[in-house]
Amino acid sequence: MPKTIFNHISKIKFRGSENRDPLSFNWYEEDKVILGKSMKDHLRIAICYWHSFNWGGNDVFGETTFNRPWLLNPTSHKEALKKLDSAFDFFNKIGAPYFCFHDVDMAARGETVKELSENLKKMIDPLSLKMEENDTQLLWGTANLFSHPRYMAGAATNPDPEVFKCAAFQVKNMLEATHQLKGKNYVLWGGREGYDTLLNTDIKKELSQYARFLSLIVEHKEKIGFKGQLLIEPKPHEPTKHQYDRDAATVIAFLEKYNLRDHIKLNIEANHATLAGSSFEHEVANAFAFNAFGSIDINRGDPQNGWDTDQFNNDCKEMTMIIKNIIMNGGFKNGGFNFDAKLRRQSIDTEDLFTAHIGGIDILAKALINAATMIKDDYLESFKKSRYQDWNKEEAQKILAGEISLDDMSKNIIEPKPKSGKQELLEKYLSNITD
Ligand code: XUL
Ligand code: CO
Repeated sequence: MPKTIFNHISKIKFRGSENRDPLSFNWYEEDKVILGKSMKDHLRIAICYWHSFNWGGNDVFGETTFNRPWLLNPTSHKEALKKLDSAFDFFNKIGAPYFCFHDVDMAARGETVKELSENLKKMIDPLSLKMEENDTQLLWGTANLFSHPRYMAGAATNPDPEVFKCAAFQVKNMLEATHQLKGKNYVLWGGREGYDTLLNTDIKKELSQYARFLSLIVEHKEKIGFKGQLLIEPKPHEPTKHQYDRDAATVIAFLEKYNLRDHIKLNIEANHATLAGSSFEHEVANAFAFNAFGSIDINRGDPQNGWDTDQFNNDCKEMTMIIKNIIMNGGFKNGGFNFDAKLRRQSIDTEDLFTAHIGGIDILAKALINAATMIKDDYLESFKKSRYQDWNKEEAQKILAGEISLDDMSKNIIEPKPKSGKQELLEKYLSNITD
């Protein structure tokens, strides 16, 4: 057993809802079967490498606060291996079947893209070995195209084609690494694909550069035979004032215009949805409505802060509706729940990383149990069915099939009788299940 920062912590076990030991699950029982599938297979939990292992608690005003010794020497391959030991010790103890990482989280820092690519290559064998030993799989890989100064004016959408080429090189390397590691998905988050001011920006040019970039990735994916799903992660702003991938609907329309719809789906992040002025539930439902749902980055924002606080999820009611929707649409295929959530800067005890994830995972487990109850009840679904039932009538079906013109329709107008939407009754039902 290698030396890690978590050696003193034991494997987290399920101990039931009455147990008060914070280092145990109250609800998440990985082998418990719900609607014919284990909790583990329903939720497909992943831990993110960046917030938990590659960030020391620094913010725009202050320095690092956490005990992450490897961060003191970010250019050292040896330290990257120590980070790997601690990360896998954590994955194993928390019982997460998946993880996600950026190239720059895993590899020692390189000043040039070529140096980064060499450093990443050196990590693949030790990483594969860890994955095998711990039976941990890669939910998705991604390239960081937003931290290095070369990307300050965007990656694919940069006015300088040399920056576009660097970004393409980084994605090629990371896509190939994800393929080699049998990743289930590859994620593209357009961190700086947007603008800070329209005084210096040509939107039309930048969007067509972005579309070309994505098409190159699709072509390369097919060339190397990567069978995983490509995903775009919408976010409206931060770090840029306006990000082109602002929300699910915007990305879907963009993909449609550039004939990329069959190749790319969405990774919906809870806090990004609320930053875009929508609910998390809306973004997930919209992705499903357009057959574009892929995976989830789970976290939450703070209602009083207008930025991406990436806090651990704590709303069981909201999660019940999300999980119900996922199950009713056939469950995750390649996707899962990736904990793109970070500790508060004052949470400096090593245990805090455990309790944060345990709390978030328990909320998902409890929400899964609630969702199953609601699906069995069929209360909401049968209400919805009866609400739309008049669309099954012959004339309504003909309208939908395009067989009735406006003129014909106008000949047979009956003043409709309003019906209650019953929102309070339905909310009462939801509270009875979840509160
Ligand atoms: C940023 C964000 C990223 C992506 C991966 O807001 O969510 O961590 O998930 O680049
Ligand atoms: Co994310």
